[in-house]
Amino acid sequence: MTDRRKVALLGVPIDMGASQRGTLMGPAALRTAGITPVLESLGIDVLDHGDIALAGVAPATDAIPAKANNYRDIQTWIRALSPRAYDLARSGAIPIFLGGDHSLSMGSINGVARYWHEQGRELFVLWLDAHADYNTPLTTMTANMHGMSAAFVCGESGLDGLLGDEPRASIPPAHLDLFGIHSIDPLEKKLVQDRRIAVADMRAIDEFGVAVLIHRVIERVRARNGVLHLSFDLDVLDPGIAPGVGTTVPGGATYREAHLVMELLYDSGLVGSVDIVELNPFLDERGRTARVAVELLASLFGQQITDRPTPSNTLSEPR
Ligand code: B3U
Ligand code: MN
Ligand code: MN
Repeated sequence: MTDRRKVALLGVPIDMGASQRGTLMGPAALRTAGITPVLESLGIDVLDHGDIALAGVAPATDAIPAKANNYRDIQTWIRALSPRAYDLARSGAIPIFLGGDHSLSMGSINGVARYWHEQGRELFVLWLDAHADYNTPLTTMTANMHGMSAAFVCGESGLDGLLGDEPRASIPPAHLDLFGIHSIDPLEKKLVQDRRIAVADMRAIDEFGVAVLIHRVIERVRARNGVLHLSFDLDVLDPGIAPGVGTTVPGGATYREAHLVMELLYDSGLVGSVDIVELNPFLDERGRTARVAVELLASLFGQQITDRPTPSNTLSEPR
């Protein structure tokens, strides 16, 4: 079981999965913005494992797929990360993987999924992102691997040798929720539709509001006694509040919508692991995006203005 009061931080300073360099500075910026003291102020026991080291990863010999930029480099990170993610999940803490670009989720989720599957628990993934990240080497228009991580996690083929000897632990496409999407490529869209993946796009958010849509996600996980991994790409936020990401897309989630998502997830008690990715300090404005990221993590770990019961936390299971 996960201890909701224990967090393990692991930096994954990778930026070769994106076309814009600079997310390798993300873990340092999140630390500078106070991720550890902010979580500690909420009574959480935080253990910062520093940034992941790549030493000791044996060279891979599989064929390099066409249309997967920097495949070998990214493979080294993923093969180092997946076993670390497995170990951190097993430690009982909630691991937070500090990115780094979104390609890191291929390793973090693989490791976490392997642990939960061994425990007989189903893992669900909430993908908060402007993009679907559901490309494969066959569908991609950019060859950037951060646009392929959700597809990889769902077991799509095309990067089959990526993990080397590390066992692959995919989730079924029915366990993925794409949330906040407002940019998708044509072949990617077809694949998402073919796999019948649940998508809450910005139009759905405008029509129904984030609370209704997040409750739907939460109920699906709860009905199967599952565990939820949150893969949080900061580009889901409107560029007005989060300018420090490589791929800004206009029309993103507002500050208030994003906080409400985090608060509802906290109330659910279902989040067992988190990626926070795509922060690019090189493009940020005076640390604004890093600060917003840390504020949102605070809401995800229980920060509230008053401690009064709310319509959702009074209805949820006793904590
Ligand atoms: N779908 C495009 C664009 C993209 C995906 N993720 C980001 N951008 N950040 C691609 O490259 O696959
Ligand atoms: Mn992404
Ligand atoms: Mn994105």
